Amino acid sequence: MLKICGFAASNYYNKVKMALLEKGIDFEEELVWTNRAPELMARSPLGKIPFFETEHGRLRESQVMLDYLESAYPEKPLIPADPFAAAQVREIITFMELHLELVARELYAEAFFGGKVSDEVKERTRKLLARNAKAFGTLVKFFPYIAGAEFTMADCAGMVHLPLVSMASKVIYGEDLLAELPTREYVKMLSERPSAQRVNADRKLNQEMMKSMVK
Ligand SMILES: N[C@@H](CCC(=O)N[C@@H](CS)C(=O)NCC(=O)O)C(=O)O
Repeated sequence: MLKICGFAASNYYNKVKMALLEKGIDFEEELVWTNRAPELMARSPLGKIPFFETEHGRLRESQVMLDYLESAYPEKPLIPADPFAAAQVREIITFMELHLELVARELYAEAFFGGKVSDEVKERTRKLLARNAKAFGTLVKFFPYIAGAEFTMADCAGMVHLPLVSMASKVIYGEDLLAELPTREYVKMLSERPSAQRVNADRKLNQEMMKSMVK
């Protein structure tokens, strides 16, 4: 059976898990921490999660994993059949991950893990996030879903990445740099889906486990 490996506090893990649940695919989960152990590096050469164990071998990178799900399990598609509409969905995901999530990730050490981020990094990140959030706003619809009328794989990404970007910017700058977008209402709407309820419940349990491990 298809196995997703990683931990449920991870936004990238949850993006893929949400797609599995939405598509109704049978899957197993294997709890794998990003501990740089040789066993992990042998399975994921950058030591990152999530990754899949499939009957054909392993796959790393969440977007590759979602695209694999679409071709291997075409029932309940999470991407429009029209090529241009499909590209627009992927454009939103790429923008969100490269230009918002990866940029905000610079702040996570201080925002979530008790570390410290230099003032220089904070200042640079703030400028980039403000610029990129504006650009992102021109691509998204929130009508009611991020790419328009249908739920797509871009919502699996939006549901997990956007709250993190907002939270990190609120903690570091005292201001939500995504405040001009209706992300709160959007995430609230998505969180009513059974897939999101399972993802969020498992995330909370995993976060508790992480806390008890560092105590
Ligand atoms: N581009 C990767 C990003 C995955 C990623 O950054 N995962 C984090 C957990 S949320 C991780 O493994 N971090 C550990 C590390 O980078 O060493 C994907 O889409 O799968």
